[in-house]
Amino acid sequence: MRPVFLSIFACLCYFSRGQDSPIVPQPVKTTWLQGSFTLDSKTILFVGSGSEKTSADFFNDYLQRVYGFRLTIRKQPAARSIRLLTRQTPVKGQESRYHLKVAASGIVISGEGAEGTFYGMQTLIQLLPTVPSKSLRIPAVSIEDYPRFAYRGLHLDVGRHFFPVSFVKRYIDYIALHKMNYFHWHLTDDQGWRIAIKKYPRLTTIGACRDSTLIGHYPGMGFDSTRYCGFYTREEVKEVIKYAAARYVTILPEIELPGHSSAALAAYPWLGCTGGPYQVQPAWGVIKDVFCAGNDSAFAFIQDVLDEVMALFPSTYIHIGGDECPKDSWKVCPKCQKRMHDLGLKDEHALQSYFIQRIERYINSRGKQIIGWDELLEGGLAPKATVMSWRGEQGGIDAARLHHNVIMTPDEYVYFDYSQAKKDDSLTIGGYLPLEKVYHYEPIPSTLDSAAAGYIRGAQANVWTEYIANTQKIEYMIFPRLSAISEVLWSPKTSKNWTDFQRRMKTQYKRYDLWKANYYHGEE
Ligand code: TNX
Repeated sequence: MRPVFLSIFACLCYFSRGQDSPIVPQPVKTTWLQGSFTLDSKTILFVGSGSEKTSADFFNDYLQRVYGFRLTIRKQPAARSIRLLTRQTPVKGQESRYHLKVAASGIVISGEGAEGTFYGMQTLIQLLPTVPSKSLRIPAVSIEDYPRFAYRGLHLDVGRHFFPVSFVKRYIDYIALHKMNYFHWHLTDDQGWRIAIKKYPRLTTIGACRDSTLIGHYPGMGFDSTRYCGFYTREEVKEVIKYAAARYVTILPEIELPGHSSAALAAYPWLGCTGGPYQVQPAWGVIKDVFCAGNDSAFAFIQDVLDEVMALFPSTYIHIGGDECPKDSWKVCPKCQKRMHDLGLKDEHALQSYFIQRIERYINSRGKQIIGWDELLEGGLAPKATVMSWRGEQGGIDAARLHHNVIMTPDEYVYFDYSQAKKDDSLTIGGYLPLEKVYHYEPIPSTLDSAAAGYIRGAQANVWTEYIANTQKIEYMIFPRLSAISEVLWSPKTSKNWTDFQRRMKTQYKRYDLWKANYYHGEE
């Protein structure tokens, strides 16, 4: 026992130098200094550029919400202030780097880029006491920090259950508070189409409502016979995009194709191979009705939808799904079979590749790039696609070896719809994914050589909502696991330390309380 105890102890000393760090994710380098700064309503927030105002506003809103006061923002330096400094021409790829210095005389946050200043602000937030008061003592410290991975994502499925804009914003705050930078918004699925498209109003008048929902775990105990609807207007989408941008969070919109498309087919039955009728699905699972690959009008429809999506979302990347597309309808569809014959495609997997590659060409022609689930590898990978590896890590490994960018989302490590407790107190999709397992996830598979490893852009936790019908439960499922994945994605691999993480989490739980977030407490 003793050597283990000693080495853990030595490690803690290295990180804390007399102070216990309360920061999650663990910064690259923390040096505790003598003394402290006292923050109160007279402290001035000194802001030079426009982007610094963004970080200052976030800090003020946080102070207001948690501590009940805000600071005066000034453009001139002042004594006893918090100074935000951002380099005007950041070194490319280093924009998220920052230096935070807290001394009795003042606080300085210097960001390499605007996001660096914002992340420095997040660290400062974590140095605030977790007991609210009007006079906040912040320990003197010098922190140098930058992220390990460029892509640090969290996903939300709003297809199976719909969540209002107010919660989506809160969710984006949670992403930002963890120094993460991508929100993957899964906007369409068999059980509902959730984004208004001007050219195709039936997508929301018909596709955003289902007549009934499965009761209990799939295959269920019947249906609730209750109509369930919800979608985001274009104005709401714009509002969410703006909100995310002010937190340096990029929204990755997903429009599912060719599978998981029942809601679109119910709205416009000519999109399917048989012409319907189709229904917005009341049950979960993999549905056989999919966009028809032999039907040029289905491609025209998808391109129109993507035009509107690409005009709305600033993201370079558009997620086009690609997962779980049964080939049953294509096998018996004369138009699909003719297309396969004309193009010399050997099977329906090749037809799916044709489908994805045609859409990829279109998206590329508009200056954007596709991301899709790892089924993209079946039947030939679209030339420039980024692969999200969800069925374990193999898809990501294969794609990286083919020199494609990869985002790791392996179900056994990062599916936050899986239970955190062995005996959960509510229905979940199944699986068991405790905090410690998320913490120990390593996004770069050891089998990859360093050239291939460079294609792993990061990872993302996914929140599928078949069995998550309200926002309280979303919070219960993401906390505390979100804090673990944030450290996986941000902190140097060499600083990983489960014992120290558990210690720091005690403070993090207090922050969840300050945020009035619901969370899983651990098994009694
Ligand atoms: C598989 S992950 C799916 C989703 C389900 C999820 C449930 C993926 C690309 N497809 O449609 O919601 O499993 O865990």
